[in-house]
Amino acid sequence: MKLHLPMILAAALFAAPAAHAQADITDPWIRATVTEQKVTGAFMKITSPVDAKLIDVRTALAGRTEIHEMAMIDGTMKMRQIPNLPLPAGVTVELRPGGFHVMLFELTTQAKEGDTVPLTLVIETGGKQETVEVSAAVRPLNKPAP
Ligand SMILES: [Cu+2]
Repeated sequence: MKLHLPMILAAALFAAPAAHAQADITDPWIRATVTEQKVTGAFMKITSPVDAKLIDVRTALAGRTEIHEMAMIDGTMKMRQIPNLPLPAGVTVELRPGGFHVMLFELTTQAKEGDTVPLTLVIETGGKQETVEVSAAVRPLNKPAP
C-alpha cells in the first residue's frame, strides 16, 4: 500500500501537460477566390479545454487578417471586426459563412480549390499566448467537407 500514493502523484505529474491541452481545431477551410480577388474568409470549429480566446490568425496568404462577427446594424446583418473571439471551456465555437469568421485581406495569391493553406492561430489562455498550426483546405462556398 505504501507505494500507491507516490505512484498516484507521479501519474498526476505526468498527466499535467495533457490537462493543459491546446484548443482542438476541426475542419479549417478557406473560401476559394477568383483571380484578382483580394479578400476572402477562413472558417473552422474551435474547442478549447479551458476558457480562452482567439486573438489573431496569421497566414502567408494574407497581408492582414481580422476576426469578424455578424451583427444586426440598422435592421441589416452586417459584419464587423471584434477584438477577439471568446472560446468558453468545452464549447465548440463555429466560424462559418454568415457567422463568426476570419477575414483575410490583401491576398498574396489566388486561393484555388484543392489548395491547402497553413494558418497560425494565436490563442490566449489566462494571459498566456499559444499558437496552433492548422492546414486549411480551399473550397468554394457551398461545397461541404468531404
Ligand atoms: Cu468579414
